[in-house]
Amino acid sequence: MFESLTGKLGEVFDRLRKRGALSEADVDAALREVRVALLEADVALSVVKDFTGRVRLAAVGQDVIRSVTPGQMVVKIVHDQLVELLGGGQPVDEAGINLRAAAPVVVLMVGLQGSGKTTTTAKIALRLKTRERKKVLMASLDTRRPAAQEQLAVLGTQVDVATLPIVVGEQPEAIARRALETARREGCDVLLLDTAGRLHIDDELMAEARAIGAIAAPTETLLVVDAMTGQDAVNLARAFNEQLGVTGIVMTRVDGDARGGAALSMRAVTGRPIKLIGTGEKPDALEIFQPDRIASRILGMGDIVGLVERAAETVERDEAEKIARKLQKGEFDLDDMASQLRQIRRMGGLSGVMGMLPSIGQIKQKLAGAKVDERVLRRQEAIIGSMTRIERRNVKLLNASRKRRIAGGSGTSVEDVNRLIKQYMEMSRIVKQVGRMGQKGLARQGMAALMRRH
Ligand SMILES: Nc1nc2c(ncn2[C@@H]2O[C@H](COP(=O)(O)OP(=O)(O)O)[C@@H](O)[C@H]2O)c(=O)[nH]1
Ligand SMILES: [Mg+2]
Repeated sequence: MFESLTGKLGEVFDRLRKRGALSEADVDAALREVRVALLEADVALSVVKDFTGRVRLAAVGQDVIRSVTPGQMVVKIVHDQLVELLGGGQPVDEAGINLRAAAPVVVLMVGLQGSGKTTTTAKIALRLKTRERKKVLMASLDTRRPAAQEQLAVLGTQVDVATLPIVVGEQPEAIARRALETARREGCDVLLLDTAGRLHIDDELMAEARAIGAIAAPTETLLVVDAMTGQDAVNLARAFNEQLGVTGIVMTRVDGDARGGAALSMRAVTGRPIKLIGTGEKPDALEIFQPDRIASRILGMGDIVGLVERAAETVERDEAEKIARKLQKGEFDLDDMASQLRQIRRMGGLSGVMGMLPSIGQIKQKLAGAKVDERVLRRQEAIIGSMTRIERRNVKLLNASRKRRIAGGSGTSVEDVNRLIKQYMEMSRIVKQVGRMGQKGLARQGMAALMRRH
């Protein structure tokens, strides 16, 4: 998601930066392009108008034209307004959802059929279990679709979270009551209720969800919507919110090629925040929606924090922290690369990782296109493993005879070794660039880096 928008905004800002001095007309022209880019990304017209209006107002107020780096200032303003648009003013729940209620905290999942409710229920359960150390119970109230309850039971086994035993023929309201009793009796912290969807919004669906809500008194009523449905997702959210009182949105299939307009319009149109996003089919493919990070991602600044966090789950935390510190300092040697390669393997391939790196166009494409498979990663690790410690610290030492020795030692060819060195140099360049941004100054400096691209 957001790729095309990111590309277009990048072009607009690149041009702006090249100008040096900016007239008010330049800013207006750039804003017209931003407006087109947003509309093409399928952002609601009213939201686009409001957004560009705010940016313009802020730009005028901050005297962009007279500032030393006007292009940068415009991008900073766009970034800040994006954060705002995505709901940045509100605090984000640490667990991704609101758990501030007496146990068992009830979370009700609603949405259309196929939007990803059942999958997301299991994802949330896994997240609460592993990160928040919560005792979770899941119950499926979907008595409509054949085998829907079994689907949740299977997922429950997979993520090792309890599901309410299935009683054949029991109706949704009765299941809700039994689930509550069971959760109380067993001292559960959180009860997740997965409900039946429909193909369209209908009165029956709403009535059923309302009846369940009346019984279960949920702290969160999460509407699950599919990002691929574009503006329909926003209209749907508005309708559900009016009728049911939704507390948050989960947007699924963000890993697809949705243009992202729905994500950008959601908050402004429905008044409800996106709380979580589904980034894949696997149970761990769920992320907290953090406006500042998403805004940075849209503006091509990458999501270093997300990257490091994801790494932290697959490697020991101190190793991840070490890498984060190095990234910030812009340090990166072949030992670091070997440890990155190991992580990439553990994190399940490059595609997930690359989406989070700053958008340094060609390299990203090159790496993504390379379809790096496990064998290649292992070979690269072997090459690094055949180097001496000193060589790993200083790649410049690698002359022809050393390369031959390394190729022999790792059962590869000199070309393989050269390819690895080249890739290392590219990664190293990314890391240095990221490092220059520093942690605190990421927002501001990141803009500069964005501008310096190409
Ligand atoms: N790629 C991708 N697929 C998803 C995501 N969330 C759910 N799905 C898939 O969408 C399909 C429908 O999901 P399901 O949870 O059964 O939908 P429900 O009818 O609302 O319960 C399944 O094949 C899921 O694997 C996501 O974030 N990304
Ligand atoms: Mg389902």
